[in-house]
Amino acid sequence: MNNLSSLTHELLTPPVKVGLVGTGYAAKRRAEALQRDQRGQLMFVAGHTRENTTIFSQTYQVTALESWQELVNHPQLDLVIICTINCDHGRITEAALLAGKQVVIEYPLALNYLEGQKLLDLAQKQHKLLHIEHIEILGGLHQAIVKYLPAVGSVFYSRYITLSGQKPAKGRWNYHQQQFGFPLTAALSRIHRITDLFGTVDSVTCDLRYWNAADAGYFRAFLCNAQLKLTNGILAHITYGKGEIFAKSERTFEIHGEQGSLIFRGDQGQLIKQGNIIPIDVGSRRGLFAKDTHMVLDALIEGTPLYITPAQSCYALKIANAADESVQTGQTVKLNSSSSI
Ligand code: NAP
Ligand code: BLA
Repeated sequence: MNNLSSLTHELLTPPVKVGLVGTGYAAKRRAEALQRDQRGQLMFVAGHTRENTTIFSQTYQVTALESWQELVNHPQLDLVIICTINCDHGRITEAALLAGKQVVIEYPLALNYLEGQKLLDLAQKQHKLLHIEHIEILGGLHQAIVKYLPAVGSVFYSRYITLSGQKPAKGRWNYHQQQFGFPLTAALSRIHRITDLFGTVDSVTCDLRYWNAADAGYFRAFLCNAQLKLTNGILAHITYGKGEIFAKSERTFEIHGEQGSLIFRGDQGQLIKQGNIIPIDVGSRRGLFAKDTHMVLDALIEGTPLYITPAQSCYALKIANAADESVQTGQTVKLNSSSSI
């Protein structure tokens, strides 16, 4: 599903001057990629705690600014890359676009689909690039699925299970209900993998259980289970669990077609067809932020298309919001049949 839109942003002359919001894992990978690519120049960072911001600015030799507000309005910057907590994504993106910056945002674009849609409109109005990173599409697992999918014939069922048995560090944003957001919105790649492979969704049914932590607003774990009925009849199950109640982590992606099945567990894949088992190698999960960053610089300087459109991400966000609504109402949520990716 690569209906890439025609160029709607202005082109830049290198070096592209970049500011980063955030100092965590994604921000570090971005900084390293920019240091290695002569076409980008990392100039400023705005962080959260002073300690981590200072370490980041020393490690990558970049000037720290006091706030993201100061950063997005800095007259020297061309591009703002937003790598901070989910609940702030929408408003930082809006402020950066209004300040006339090109924007890269780590998914999700916003927690709310309508807010996301407004940001797409704003980017177009401003003639700016709005790129929502979806590194899962660049990863070995997804590429292997795309390559071997024709071999299984007509697909009727898929399930994607990710259980992450980790003990939450105290006070971390990704164990805070409001800062992390609804699980399938936060981990939007789960839904996006399905819509990228199989298309639009007719209805969603979802259950969610939290195990709350002692501190208000925080959880120790959750288990989220969604059933998606796709327009083409495929049934997809997404199971996403995270936290200390899971004794064992798991990552399983299964696709069942009328002529065979694709089964991935961790980084080991198999095509099972007519009694034969053909092993499939899945590459590393590393290096994907660097790939994304290089493609962004290509897009900004040469106008080459990116691997995902914001509309594709926004469609996944719409399905995530529908899953959230299903949890709230206890009902199956039907999607508007006219909606397209
Ligand atoms: P991370 O390593 O935990 O970094 C989070 C960043 O947000 C840090 O700069 C942290 O600063 C800051 N932060 C934490 N709590 C905050 C608060 N209450 N208010 C303001 N800032 C706060 O997370 P990450 O993995 O880089 O994720 C960043 C974004 O990228 C998220 O939206 C995530 O969904 C997205 N993403 C990440 C990946 C990945 O592979 N990691 C992949 C796809 C998308 P302090 O450390 O100073 O608190
Ligand atoms: C996705 N990884 C994510 C996301 C977060 C993290 C918050 C976005 C939400 C989601 O889709 O789940 C955070 N991932 C972590 C943390 C660790 C981790 C804290 O593995 C701790 C080890 N991300 C990493 C590391 C790798 C990595 C170390 O932090 C790989 C070696 C890869 N994270 C990675 C990829 C995605 C992702 C490829 C995209 C999601 C997908 O593949 O579907």
